Order: sequence, then C-alpha cells, then structure tokens
Amino acid sequence: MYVSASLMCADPLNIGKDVRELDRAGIDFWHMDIMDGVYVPNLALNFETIKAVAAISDVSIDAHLMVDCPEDYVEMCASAGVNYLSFHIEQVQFPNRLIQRIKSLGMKAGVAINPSTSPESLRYIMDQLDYVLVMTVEPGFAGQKFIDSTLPKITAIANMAKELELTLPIQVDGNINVETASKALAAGASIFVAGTSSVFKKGGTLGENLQTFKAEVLANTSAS
Ligand code: S6P
Ligand code: MG
Repeated sequence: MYVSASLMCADPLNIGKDVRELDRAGIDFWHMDIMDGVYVPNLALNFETIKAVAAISDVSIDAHLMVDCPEDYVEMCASAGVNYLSFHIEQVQFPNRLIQRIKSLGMKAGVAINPSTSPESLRYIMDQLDYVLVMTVEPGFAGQKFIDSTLPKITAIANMAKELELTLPIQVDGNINVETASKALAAGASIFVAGTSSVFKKGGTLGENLQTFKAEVLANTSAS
C-alpha cells in the first residue's frame, strides 16, 4: 500500500514543517489538489506551493486537477515539478489527447472519476493510463463522508484491468481512514490519499498517524 498525503489538509501556517516531518516518516507521495473555484466551489493549493514542496522533498508529487479546463494547466504542472497528474474524465472531451500531452511532458497520467461516474468510462482509455483515481467523496472539500457505492467500482476497474492484462494502480481519495482504506484495499486499491481522516487527524504527530494508519490497514487485511 502507498500513502499520498493530501497537503490541502496540512497546517497552512506550517506546511514546510508538515512536509519535512512526513518526509522523514516515509510518506510515499504528496497529493496536491488544484481547484479553480469553477469546477468545484473551492480553492486549494497553487503552483508556488508545488514548487516549494518540490524544492525541499524528493518524494513524488501527485497533482489532482479539479478544474473546468484541465488542458490549461498541464504545462504549469510540469514546470512546477509535478510527477503524476490526474484530471477528471467528466470534464474532458478528448481524453486520449490529454493523456498523451501529459506524458509528453514527462509526467505519469491518471484519470479521476467522480462517485457517480461509471467505471465503463475508463474501458477504452485504460491501456493509455498510468493510474486511476477513484473519488470516494464528491470532489471539492476535505472532511466529507465516504460513499459506499464507490467500493464495487474499484473492484470493477481492477477486474477490467485484469481482463485487459494491464497493471493499473488504483488511487482512492476522500474520507480514507483505517476502515475505508481496508475495504478499498480489499476491493483492489493500492494508493490511499490521506487527509483529515488519517494522517492529518487530531491526536498524534503526523509521523505517528502515518505509521498507525499503515499498520492498522495492513493488520486488517492480513486478518481477513
Ligand atoms: C477533495 C480532495 C481530496 C481531499 C482529501 C481530504 O476534493 O480531492 O484530496 O483533500 O480527500 O481527505 P479527508 O480525509 O478529509 O476526506
Ligand atoms: Mg484530491
């Protein structure tokens, strides 16, 4: 299992401190949400923050575009230091073209699907993708409740990838805690976006929260 720390959930006054602490604790990815206030009614991180994180950490940056026109952001993501870039399939008319543009700029390409989007929307682009992001809440905000009907979709995507003989990591995003991550892992997910429900929850330090989260999910999995 891989954990991608959602930096929109970091302490806005101490983001560098949070990044350094999680870096030392062995975080696998930085999840950087980019919102435009149009596709979703919120704003999150910006390119200056991405550059600042890339300057102090070698951990890969996984950016999640929640914007009206994802095509407009690809170059800026590449030059800011993004390594993995996902866009919402619901928002794009020619996904193959966009996937190729992302790859041509040296980034891995992912497609995000909303809770109500059918997994079938991925069938004919799957062979082009480096990963899939399954939203387990509606995009736009941290601190929402997990939508259970997203679990069979994870299984459907994993089965579809197997059918097509593809290795396709599935990332899950939204209210990922020990319980929901364990279910998502059993369904076929392997990258877990950690926000206020796990790594950034109140209580222990970020490093302790990360270790506990991973250990408890893995313990649940080996027990079942
Ligand atoms: C939401 C965004 C997510 C959140 C993350 C928050 O639109 O894409 O990446 O930052 O899901 O985690 P949590 O545990 O508060 O739901
Ligand atoms: Mg996200």
